[in-house]
Amino acid sequence: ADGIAGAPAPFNKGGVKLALISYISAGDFFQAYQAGAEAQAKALGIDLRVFPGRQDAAEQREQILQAVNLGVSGIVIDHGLPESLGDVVQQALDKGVKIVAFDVNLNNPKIPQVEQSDHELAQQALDQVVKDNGKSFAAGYVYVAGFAPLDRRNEVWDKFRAANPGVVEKARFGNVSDTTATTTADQAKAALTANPDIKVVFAPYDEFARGVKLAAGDLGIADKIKIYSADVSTADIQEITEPGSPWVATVATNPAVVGAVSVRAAALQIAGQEIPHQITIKPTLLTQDSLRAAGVKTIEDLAAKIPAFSTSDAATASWIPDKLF
Ligand code: SR1
Repeated sequence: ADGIAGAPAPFNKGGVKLALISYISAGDFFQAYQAGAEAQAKALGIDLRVFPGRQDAAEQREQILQAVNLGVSGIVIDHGLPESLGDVVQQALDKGVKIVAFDVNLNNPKIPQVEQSDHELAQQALDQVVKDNGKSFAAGYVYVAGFAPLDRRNEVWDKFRAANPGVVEKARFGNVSDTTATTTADQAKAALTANPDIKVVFAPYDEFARGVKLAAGDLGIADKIKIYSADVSTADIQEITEPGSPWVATVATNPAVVGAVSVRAAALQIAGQEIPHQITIKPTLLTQDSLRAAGVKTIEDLAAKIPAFSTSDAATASWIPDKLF
């Protein structure tokens, strides 16, 4: 394996093994996150072992033990249920394996936490909601408890509702599975049919937003509701900007950049270098109007126009190549 000239050990020799262990692999966000992690690993000469996530807590535990047995120097844990991970993660740490957590709160001072500034993300989306709809409307809300980013976004939604009594949450639904969008669509159809006065749906995960949009299209009410989400992908941009789309705004990072930052955080730890405990990648508001006006059609278009979509200054060092996209 090739090392990087001038890099600290063990990266000067190459062949460092790292595992990416995800809880969810399906969907644009997680595929792009993985692609970013792979690109950064390649640039660092890292041998990255990717363990696919199938929303299975027992399997994710097993994968962590397998990775330790493979002799990895580090593990990036991407989502998961903290209650089922604590003991196996501690076993890995005890063997000297460096751990980075993305969007799963492992509550351990030795484990840096990567996140997309979820409070800010939700706040930006809700500021846009108010700009477009005022402070009095019937709302639908898509939420599943137990996922760190969704829980953080939910804290902002709770505060928003408390501060705006004219906002009435008429229906709450959601699921996270290997069919998140289509199952959410079925739930949304029932909720929107039962509550025809809903004007705004806060759906802070792109798979949720996709499901609500599908339901609105099937019910013929795409012109009656507005959907606000998190996340972006090329497919999302197409759905947001198509004529008559009810999906009017999203607040997002480039998930590939987040994947790259996660791998860099692991590499810095393996090299014995200091990194902050909390690593945050800030999201950007993308409205339907702004995407259409700028002629943005793909994530690559976004990366060309908005520097935060091509790189991040989080977890960098002079020896780490970070121009990947
Ligand atoms: C089920 S959690 C889904 C979220 O994880 C990441 O933070 C993405 O932003 C996505 O919205």
